[in-house]
Amino acid sequence: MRSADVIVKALEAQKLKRLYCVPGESYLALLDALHDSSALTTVVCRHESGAGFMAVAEAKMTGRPACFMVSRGPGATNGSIALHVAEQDAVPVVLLVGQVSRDERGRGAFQEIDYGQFFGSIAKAVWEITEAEKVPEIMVRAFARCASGTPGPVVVVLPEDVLDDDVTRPLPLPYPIFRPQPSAKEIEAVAHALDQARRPLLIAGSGLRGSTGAGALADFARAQTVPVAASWKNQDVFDNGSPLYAGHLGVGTPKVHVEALARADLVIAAGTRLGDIASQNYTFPRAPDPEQPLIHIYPDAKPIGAVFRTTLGIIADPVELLAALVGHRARHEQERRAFAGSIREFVEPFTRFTSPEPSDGVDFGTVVQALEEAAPPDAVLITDAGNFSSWLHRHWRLTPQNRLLGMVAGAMGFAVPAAVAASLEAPSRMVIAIVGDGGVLMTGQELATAMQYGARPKIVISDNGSYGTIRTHQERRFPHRKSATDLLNPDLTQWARSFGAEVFTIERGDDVRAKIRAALACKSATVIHVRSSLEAISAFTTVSRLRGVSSE
Ligand SMILES: Cc1ncc(C[n+]2csc(CCOP(=O)(O)OP(=O)(O)O)c2C)c(N)n1
Repeated sequence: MRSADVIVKALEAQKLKRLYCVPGESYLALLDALHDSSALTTVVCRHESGAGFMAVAEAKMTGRPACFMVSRGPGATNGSIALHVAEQDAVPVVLLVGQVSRDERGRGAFQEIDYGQFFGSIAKAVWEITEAEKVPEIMVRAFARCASGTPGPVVVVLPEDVLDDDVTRPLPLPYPIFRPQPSAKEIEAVAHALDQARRPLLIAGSGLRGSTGAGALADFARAQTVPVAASWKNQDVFDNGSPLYAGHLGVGTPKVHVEALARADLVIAAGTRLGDIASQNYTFPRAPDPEQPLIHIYPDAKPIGAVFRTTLGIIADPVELLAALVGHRARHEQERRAFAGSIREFVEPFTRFTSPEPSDGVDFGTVVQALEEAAPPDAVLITDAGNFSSWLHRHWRLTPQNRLLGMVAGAMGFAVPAAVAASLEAPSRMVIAIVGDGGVLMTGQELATAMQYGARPKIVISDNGSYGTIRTHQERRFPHRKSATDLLNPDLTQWARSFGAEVFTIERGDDVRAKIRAALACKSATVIHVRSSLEAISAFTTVSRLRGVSSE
């Protein structure tokens, strides 16, 4: 069989439903092989970053590997942003990338790149297939490698001529993914530490997402009366309305809130790598020496004890460990409840924030509030990188019924392609993406992909005429000296309409609730263009306040 056909068989064997791509002449044989696949839909995108973000979003939705495919050189460099996100967010993604023919390799041929060097610091593995007989094994290993340990990106490089060569070796069955299980001794050690703890706190990461993980977490927290803080962008891992919800360790988490968490006498970090944002720039837990005993449970040894002196490191699936402790007899219930209550003091008012009416546009907070009121409880919520997401993190009471697709990596341009993929993956669910005028003009053209494949996301654009996040930093550090942050935008209502989407515009003075209700009731892809205030620059502050001038 031709290598290209074996690759398609390998993708089908992984039970992939979709393959996102921008075509290139470097992998024509593979495109040809896809012509005959009825199991796989090839989703052709408008930019390789869009294709890559779609794969990342699909993998975040399903918890299983997703795949995208790009042409050599420019295609690969365009798509690299998604690999970086996959690495920072621990998302299992396989990139298939074209390469010059083997006889041209190393000569600086047209669009040639040494992918081992180019992707070396972000991919878990970069494998260039130099003989067709290796295709079956490498394809199967790529999917196993991206999903094992800390999930991440794997790159498979396909020289053009290899794709036409025949393969005689059979395709191995997909490899099972082994999750290390906690030993009885480790479970006992955690139980013992818990027995001593009057103020335990659990920091929950992406390793606990999905119904099984979130279910085990909720059962554990309830049974042991342990408050749970969600790590950055994993706010949907635990019911935000629960008295045991201890808030979101994100950007802008107030200091007093973090101080309340730091009164814990035991920290259990489960399913998180405890990165800089989750650990509030390594202040909680404090690096290198945490102020309280730290138990770190993660299925990969690498992050455990790498930054923090860790009391007990457990290389295991956190879901299994928490499930094993549900039946353990809880102690110090009163004190633990009081501790949870003392944190709640900071979580509750935090979600009830209201801002003064700005005069230069719509307060985006009112839009987010109206979205929350009108959205179904299982809505998929997607955030791009930017200030507009602060209102969602601050106001929205997420539950594990939702799905929050954001990125630790903070790459602008994620939201629109992610919304397309999420809507294709879960067509019966409402998918709401919020994005700024900056991010939407980076990859918003994937609305065309939404229309082409019948995806029906709701895209909410906060159009404040600025790269607002950077303006916030600027006003804080160099007040009154804005530089390279103003944006003169096209009419985004007309722009969105040109794709064939339903479009709603929300301007100052409009009935925000009514417009949002109408927009969410639409059956097709919908864009909500909000002419938002720049003065109300984020859920936490205003431009005037940043400049030291009261805006009230
Ligand atoms: C690809 C990429 N480029 C640049 C940045 C730096 N950056 C972070 S937020 C931001 C501005 C976002 O502006 P916008 O989308 O309009 O949202 P706003 O902050 O105004 O709400 C920029 C430029 C980034 N995170 N990602």
